[in-house]
Amino acid sequence: MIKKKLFSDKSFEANVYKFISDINDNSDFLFYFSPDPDAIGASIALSLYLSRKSKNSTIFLPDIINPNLDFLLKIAVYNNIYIISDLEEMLKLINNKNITVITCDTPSHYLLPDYCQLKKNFHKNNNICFIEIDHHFSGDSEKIFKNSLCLFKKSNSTSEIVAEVFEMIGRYNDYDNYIDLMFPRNIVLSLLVGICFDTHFGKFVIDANMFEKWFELLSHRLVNLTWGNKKYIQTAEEVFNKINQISLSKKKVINKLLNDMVVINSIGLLILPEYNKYDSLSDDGDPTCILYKIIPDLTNMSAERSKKIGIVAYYDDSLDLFLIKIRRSSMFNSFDIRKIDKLLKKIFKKNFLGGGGHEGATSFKIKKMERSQFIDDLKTFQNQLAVKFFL
Ligand SMILES: [Mn+2]
Repeated sequence: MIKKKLFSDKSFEANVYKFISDINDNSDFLFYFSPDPDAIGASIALSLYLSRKSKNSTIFLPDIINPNLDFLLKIAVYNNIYIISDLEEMLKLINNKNITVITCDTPSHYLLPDYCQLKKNFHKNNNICFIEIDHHFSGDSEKIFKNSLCLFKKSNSTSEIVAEVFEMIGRYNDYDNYIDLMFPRNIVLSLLVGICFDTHFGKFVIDANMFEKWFELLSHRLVNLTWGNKKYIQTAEEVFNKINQISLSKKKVINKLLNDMVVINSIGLLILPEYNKYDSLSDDGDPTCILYKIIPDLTNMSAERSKKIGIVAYYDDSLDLFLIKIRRSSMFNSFDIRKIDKLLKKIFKKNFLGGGGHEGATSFKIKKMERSQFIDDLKTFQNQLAVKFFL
């Protein structure tokens, strides 16, 4: 593993100039990344720019992605950007062309879809030019491809880095009105998706200057460029709401599950029946209702509905153990829920396999045990919590 390193401003700038010449020298680009809204926003922004330069861009998305991002994919398709999901097609691209592979917002090769099947072909084709753009530096964050050109920078999102790159390209080409040229509406929209998502609309910001600079500029531009056109997304807030929308069927599934939650003194406990982790819980098979995809929303809503703390427990049939997710509600945000780890450990004793999290959200593993015993222990946990902390 090649540990990811932060560049000085000067070497980042030098790499952007190399990036500009790589773009000019090549005509086919393949976006390969771990899909999340920031990765998709940054990749679509770049591919829209490449399209305007009459370059070919393909985006590899093998799995179904959050349907809230459909509007962004539609913009891509409308601008002649190919979206492929088929592994064979991907292999063809890697083998046959002088392709440039761009990986955005992906800290480790473990997160790249189908990497094991593709690895060999990446190595075989010596002509591939790799470009990595990312803002993750902690833990096992790595430079994924050995000879890649890296645009790593401290920022709140990869979309902010792409915005910086666009600004430099604009200035480099000495455009008088480079903001207008480099930031048309669709690019503004794509970048705002990444920035709003990764910062939770400005709630989690590690570099305030970067956030203020780009959020201000792009959100004002979005308003100005859309003004008067009511049927389109007009503000950054609408972008954020759009990407966080819960689909109707997901809402229905979550509410139905939450009906079985038992609340004692504002502490809610929901033990899910045994489901397959990858099965959709919706009658129509809606893929956004697959159990492991709804768990984050389900736990958040369990906390809100209970008023203080929500506990959601279920059996994970692929890990072969029980998982317990604990969240605090937004009204109860002065309490650090990590304080209750000890109680869980005390009750589950040797079956407690550890876990952790942050002050508002934790997650724990419990060894496979008799289901009835697991339920009894969890109820004890809930009762003791209700008495100890909140009477
Ligand atoms: Mn990101």
